[in-house]
Amino acid sequence: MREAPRRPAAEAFLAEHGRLVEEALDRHLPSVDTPPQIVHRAMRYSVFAGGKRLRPILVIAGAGVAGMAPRDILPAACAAELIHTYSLIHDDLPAMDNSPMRRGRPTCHVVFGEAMAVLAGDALHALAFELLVRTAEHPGCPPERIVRAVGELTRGIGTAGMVGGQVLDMIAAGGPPDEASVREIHRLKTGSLIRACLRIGGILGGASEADIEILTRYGENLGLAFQIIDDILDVVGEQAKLGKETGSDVNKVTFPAVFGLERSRQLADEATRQAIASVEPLGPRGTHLRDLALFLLQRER
Ligand code: GRG
Repeated sequence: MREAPRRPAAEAFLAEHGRLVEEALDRHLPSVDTPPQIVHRAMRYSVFAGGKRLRPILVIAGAGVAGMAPRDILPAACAAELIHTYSLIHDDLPAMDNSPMRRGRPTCHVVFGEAMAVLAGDALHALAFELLVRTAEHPGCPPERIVRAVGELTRGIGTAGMVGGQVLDMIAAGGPPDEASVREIHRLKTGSLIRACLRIGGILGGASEADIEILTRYGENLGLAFQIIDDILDVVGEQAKLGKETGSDVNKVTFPAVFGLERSRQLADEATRQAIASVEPLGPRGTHLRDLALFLLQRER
């Protein structure tokens, strides 16, 4: 893509809002001294392992389109990160990907054992919904929006979304990679949570239906580009930067397996272009979304 990637602007947006998310996560997660301590230690261990915080930042950016201040949407933003971390903990388990490293440190089950990792994931999942509902404490957010946002999250992460994608991914592993499968797996496994984050931000912020539709199209394209880049980094990325083993997708249905590396890069580029085009009607309100899409295309971790 020839467009200049306005990297500093996107980096500043990520850093500033990432800090807010970090502080809010610390406030909302039970302390390691709260009984039963072991599960709270496991939850905090995985949450504070240094993720990019993309999903909470997308919730914030979605709400920003509707003019809602980042601080007012933080519980919902944290909910998105907790769901994401739960999915990583469970995905890394021996019964799934059996991954030893994540976010630059040994995975949750390696440190705390399998049973505790399952429970830490379950507890993060439960806490996410508690936090999402707490957005109702903000006086400008009527209960109907909360109910709708809860529906968005449940659909985004259930069998019609993230879990469904994970199931298809597991079934397809080891088989012949084909275009229809890889698109469907990525749409569900990664795309549906990213799409839900943007919609939840828009819904809680009180965006118009037209703007929620724009956020949806953006989220679908961004999610696709993000997962293609993730697939590419698994082949060509640096383990130290990624904080996890590379080459772990070798038996998986991925974009490089179906299209090769060069075509995969073009497809990530195209999806990014479409994400950017979809937010054009927002004018200046879409600037952060545009910058983020360009930045994520260039990412190395
Ligand atoms: C419900 C068990 C279960 C799994 C759902 C999301 C998922 C499927 C599994 C997680 C593993 C994985 C590689 C998913 C693809 C999505 C993805 C690119 C995850 C990594 O997200 P980043 O790069 O991670 O945002 P950080 O660590 O920066 O937050």
